[in-house]
Amino acid sequence: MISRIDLRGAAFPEGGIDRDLLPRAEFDVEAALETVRPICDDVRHRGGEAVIDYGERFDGVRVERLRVADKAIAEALDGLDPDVRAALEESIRRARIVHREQRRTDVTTQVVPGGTVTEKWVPVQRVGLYVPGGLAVYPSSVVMNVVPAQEAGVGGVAVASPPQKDFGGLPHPTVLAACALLGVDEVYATGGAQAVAMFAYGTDECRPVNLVTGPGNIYVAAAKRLLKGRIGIDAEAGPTEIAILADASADPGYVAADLISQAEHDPLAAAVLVTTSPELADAVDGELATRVAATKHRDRITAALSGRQSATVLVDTLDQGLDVVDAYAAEHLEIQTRDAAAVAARVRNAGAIFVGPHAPVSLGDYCAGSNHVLPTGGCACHSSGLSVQSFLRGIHVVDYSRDALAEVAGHVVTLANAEDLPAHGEAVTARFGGAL
Ligand code: HSO
Ligand code: ZN
Repeated sequence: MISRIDLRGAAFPEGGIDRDLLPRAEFDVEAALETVRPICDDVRHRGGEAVIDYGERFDGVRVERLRVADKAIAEALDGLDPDVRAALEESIRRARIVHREQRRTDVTTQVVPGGTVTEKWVPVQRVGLYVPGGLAVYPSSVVMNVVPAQEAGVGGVAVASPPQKDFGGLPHPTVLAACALLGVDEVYATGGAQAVAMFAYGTDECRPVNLVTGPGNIYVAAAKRLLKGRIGIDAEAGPTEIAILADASADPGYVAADLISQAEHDPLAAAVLVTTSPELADAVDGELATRVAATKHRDRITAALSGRQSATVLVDTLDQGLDVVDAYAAEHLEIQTRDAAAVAARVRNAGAIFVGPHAPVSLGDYCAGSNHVLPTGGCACHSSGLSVQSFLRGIHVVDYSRDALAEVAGHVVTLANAEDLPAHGEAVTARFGGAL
């Protein structure tokens, strides 16, 4: 079901292996830009009416207003299954513990006597958090977006999630209930590119936001790319990925179950096993065959595992395995080897790392306390997952006395002249009677 790439005996160059050797899903955001551009323009010009029209076209349901009424949010919470409520509350509690610790304190550095630079961390004023619909329902993504925004101190938190035909055009009731548990009352029944455009341009119902975060389909990613600049965005989310670095000590049943767990998201999801043990690879193949046949979403899981984005990669040594996972830069990376913590400490590129046999990715999806909005598509080599930091800006506050300015004035003038920008220097000398 899952193809093999045999890198045993292959050359592993000093600077790392070529990531094109490794499987990856096609996710051509560039191509989707042409589709979303007219949608975004239309929302810009026609506002909420356009957003509602696209909801009718793409989600199959026409809503009267985009903003979900407080009453509907309260009713969703009333109707929430008590076990789901308890689990969501625990998920929120753990996420809060972790994200609260991420808050930064302002740092003031005295550069010279009378001259200080303070890095002041200021939350973004207003954010739009996107919660996907699609093949599954994602109340957990409400938690993962809202908690860091709230812990950062963001004042205005708005959530958008696609209207559901089966629920009278409201977002899924579990999504609404999660909003209620988190104290979010500004929720919009819209999805896709039109939701991002609504956040970016604003409509009569929704004031524009400064930053949009959260995973979504290719049209959401394309709209984020198109509107970036007008709004800030987190890393663009593509199909989910799991990579597992395993040696002969790994339990093939755990490895197979974890690969399947993320393949469950999407036929385009990627599951990659990197191992030094051909015996483990064979045993995992056997486990996959039985487990996939027995699970509910076997069709899309089979599509994901047999797609060209998924593979088992055989290597000779763990060092080579580390080279492979670093080149791949997976959204989620599990380390199922002897001395897993030491191996994990050597990983350089991953959205999140799950250490040892008792930290499956699905723990992190819901209840580890970590965030599950993570960089995909290799972006983990330059970007991080969502955190409190995503919602803060570090503003430098520069405070110099006359004497402190006088001390360095000559250098400023020299550098200004060296750049042929004499007026820069004159702004300094103006404070000292036009000359130094
Ligand atoms: N694994 C997904 C998140 C998720 N899983 C939500 C289940 N629900 C991307 O990190
Ligand atoms: Zn997941």
